[in-house]
Amino acid sequence: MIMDLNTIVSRYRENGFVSGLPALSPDQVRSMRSCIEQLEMDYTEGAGGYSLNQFFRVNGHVVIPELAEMARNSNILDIIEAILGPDLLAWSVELFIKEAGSNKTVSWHQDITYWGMGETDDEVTAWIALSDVSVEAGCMRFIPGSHKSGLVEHNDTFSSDNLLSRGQEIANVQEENAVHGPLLPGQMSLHHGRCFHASGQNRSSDRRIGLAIRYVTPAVRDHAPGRDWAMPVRGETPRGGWDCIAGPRSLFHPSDLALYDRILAEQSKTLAAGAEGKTNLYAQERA
Ligand SMILES: O=C(O)CCC(=O)C(=O)O
Repeated sequence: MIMDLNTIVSRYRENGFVSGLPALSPDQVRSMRSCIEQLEMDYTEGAGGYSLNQFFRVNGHVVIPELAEMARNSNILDIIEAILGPDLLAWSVELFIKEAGSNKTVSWHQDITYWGMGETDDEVTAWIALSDVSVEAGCMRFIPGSHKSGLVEHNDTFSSDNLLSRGQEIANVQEENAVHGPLLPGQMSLHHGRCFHASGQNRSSDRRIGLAIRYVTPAVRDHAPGRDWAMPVRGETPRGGWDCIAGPRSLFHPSDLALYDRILAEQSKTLAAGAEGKTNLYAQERA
């Protein structure tokens, strides 16, 4: 069943997430997945002093043209525009990969807890399935309505089986209220930055590959401290607030790798702030 835009927006506002939306064609899924898997074969040593996983997990759109292009997909943007309005930027493009049979999980969390965006309503994640993201494969689970209150306390676990940067988790989640969001290849879910969500192990025989695009508006920077970067993808380019980036010149272009360094160093000050263990993806010591 294809949902109309009004239904998508009202479900999103009511529940803080909406799942099963069409985003990519089978050809687009095949091409994106093979791009990722080719990079994995070609860059086993990483690039610019980073592992490939670093770029997959944080700000991939700064150095990998296909990830930047994905953030400009008009099917996705039409839906995001209905929620956030006409002026849109991509703050980060990320991959969440769980190998077949892997024990990796994602603990219950609210995305914007450590992002330096306050409690904003002006950030939405589009999470696109590049494989069959079934319940068995460890799809996301959401707590409906949890975005309606503010941010809650998270404990950092630094668990090695957790895909999150600090293994952060919310202590008291009423799991019996959780709703699964299974996705077929090419479908996407949207979730609000304060919506509680998590995901389990991949018990299927294929890799579980999800591509998350964090969309924001110019307003997110109105009251945010420090500097931060984003890539305008639709509407007016903001004149202040965000440091706007154009997207990669070419794959791992030296100037883009230098920009990646600068962005990560600055973001690490916020995203790794207060962490008592090592946040692998946001290496504070590089700042
Ligand atoms: O891929 C997952 O299971 C979790 C993704 C996630 O937490 C997110 O996109 O915010």
